[in-house]
Amino acid sequence: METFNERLETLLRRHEELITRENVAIDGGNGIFTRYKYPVLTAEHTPLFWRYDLNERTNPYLMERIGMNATMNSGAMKWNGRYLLMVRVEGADRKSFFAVAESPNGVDNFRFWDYPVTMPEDTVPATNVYDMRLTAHEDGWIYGVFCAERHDDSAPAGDLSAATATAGIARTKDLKTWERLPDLKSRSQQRNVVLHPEFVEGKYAFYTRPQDGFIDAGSGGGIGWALVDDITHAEVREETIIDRRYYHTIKEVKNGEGPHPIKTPQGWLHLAHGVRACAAGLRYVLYMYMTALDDPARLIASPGGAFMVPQGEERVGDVSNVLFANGWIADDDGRVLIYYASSDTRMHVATSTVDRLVDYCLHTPADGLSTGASVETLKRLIDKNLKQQR
Ligand code: BGC
Ligand code: BMA
Repeated sequence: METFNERLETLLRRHEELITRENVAIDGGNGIFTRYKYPVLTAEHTPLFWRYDLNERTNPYLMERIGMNATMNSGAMKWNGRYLLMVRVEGADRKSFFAVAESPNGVDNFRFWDYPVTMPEDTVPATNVYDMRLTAHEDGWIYGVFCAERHDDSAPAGDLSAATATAGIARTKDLKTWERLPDLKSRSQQRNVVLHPEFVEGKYAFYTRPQDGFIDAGSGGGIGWALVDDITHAEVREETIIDRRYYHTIKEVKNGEGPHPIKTPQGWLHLAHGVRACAAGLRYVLYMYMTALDDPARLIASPGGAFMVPQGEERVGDVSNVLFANGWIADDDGRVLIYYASSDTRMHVATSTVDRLVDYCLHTPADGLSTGASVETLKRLIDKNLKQQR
């Protein structure tokens, strides 16, 4: 029989091996981005001292006391030369919370800070919070905008899944102590709300995603845009849709902004998710678009189809068939680290460059919205290539 100390040593060693495992780029991709062999974070990456009572007297069998279920949908930023993820950790009890994990290189060796984030509540406490977008705003604060979910008490008695989604807003200077601001006021429910990093017309600017119900985007036509005078009492008064949903596309049912866009000389580079419904349930994929440098709300490029889709083991997890991204880092050398979660279970990284992503956006044909149009687009490329060869 293994003693307490033997088991503890094994646990510690395996955990350290997992966390320090070198990640490996997978060659042979499509030229647009590079996937990596290992997820950057899984539930097993959470510290042992979160999950186990390490005292032999109170935990003689050295059993897990607090289960962790998933590490997913993480915000990201480079901070003091380190690559940080603001991870949505989900416990075995289905509550999500935020925790920072830090890496020296952005692709492996992610290690959680000792404590999760203590997020102050708004006036009405939330049951669950998730999917934080980090924005180092030009006003000097780091903002976290996330979904705050509460039970919908107006639902018929017994309907325990009716809920409301609102955008929670908090800010910090050190990613440890957070000041909670009032939730974003809006006529509709909101998820996937993101703060733009710069003032626009002297105001704070939000990407929004109006929705009719908790799940249904309904008449909410896509990714919206709203200017806000006072971040300490943020309210969506006017909302314009900047990236619409269309029938028979990868974003037919829903779409939502990912992390805040990256500023490039050619325009703002956006990463988003699109959702369609099928017999297997909702399928979430990632897509990109660009907006004008002088007007982040004006669409200038809309490459057709998906940028990334769940592949191989990414397809399977707690909520299968899902890729979701709310964090990326534009590094000083032009590299872009894209942090994406697969199937609401684990975090991955893919790498690209600003130049490649801009080229992708500007030169991938737009979706013509019908088979006929797609075939004509395809024929144009075939003609061009075949003529060139002659
Ligand atoms: C889950 C989210 C999900 C949302 C809508 C929430 O309860 O925590 O992950 O996006 O429901 O399905
Ligand atoms: C949502 C998102 C994510 C999640 C996805 C799939 O609506 O906001 O939290 O990854 O559903 O469950």
